[in-house]
Amino acid sequence: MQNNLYLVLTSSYRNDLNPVEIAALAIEGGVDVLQMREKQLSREELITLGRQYRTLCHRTGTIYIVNDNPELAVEVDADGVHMGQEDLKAIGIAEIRDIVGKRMIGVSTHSLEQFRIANEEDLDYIAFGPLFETKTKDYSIGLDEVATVLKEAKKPIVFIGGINLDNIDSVLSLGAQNIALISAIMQAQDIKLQAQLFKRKIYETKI
Ligand code: TZP
Ligand code: MG
Repeated sequence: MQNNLYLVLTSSYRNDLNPVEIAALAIEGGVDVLQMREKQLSREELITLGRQYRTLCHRTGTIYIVNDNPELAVEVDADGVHMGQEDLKAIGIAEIRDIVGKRMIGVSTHSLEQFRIANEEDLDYIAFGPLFETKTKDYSIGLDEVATVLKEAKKPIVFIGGINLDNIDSVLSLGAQNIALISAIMQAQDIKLQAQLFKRKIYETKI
């Protein structure tokens, strides 16, 4: 995972478009990784939506990740699963690996301490944040640790949390390559154009 724009797609952020349309526009604009992050759908709905994303991502060569649920990731044939710190209280990485096999495993981390633990685990990428204020968390950790995380990282790092077109330069200039977004893309008037603008930023700052 390098210079990737990662969209965490939560359908409740947007009512005027269906989530698969949103995903398609974002991918057209340059999104490289799509995560299905739905906290309110039934298992059946997750499978239906999850399979639609699978088809779209296959067709477009997009990496497809499912949040929270390793079994679901296998069932919808995702490329990987993303687990939060809370999820990891119920299941260990080795058990997740047994379920998903060669599919990717990514984990959210919210502090240098959590990052250092994750850095030693059998993971394919690590998300670090929320860097800035965001609707989904009641705290943010700022940029102080970004350089240390990048220096120590043994696997790709994805930065997340409150990143937008006004503050992304401050993250990229510290050496960040992969950026994950929810609202900045989900709530854009023109989703494709917005994804293009982020992608351009990531490439302009490529090191
Ligand atoms: N994990 C850390 S911050 C975050 C998640 C899922 C939400 C990011 O959303 P936004 O709208 O880009 O701040
Ligand atoms: Mg979770």
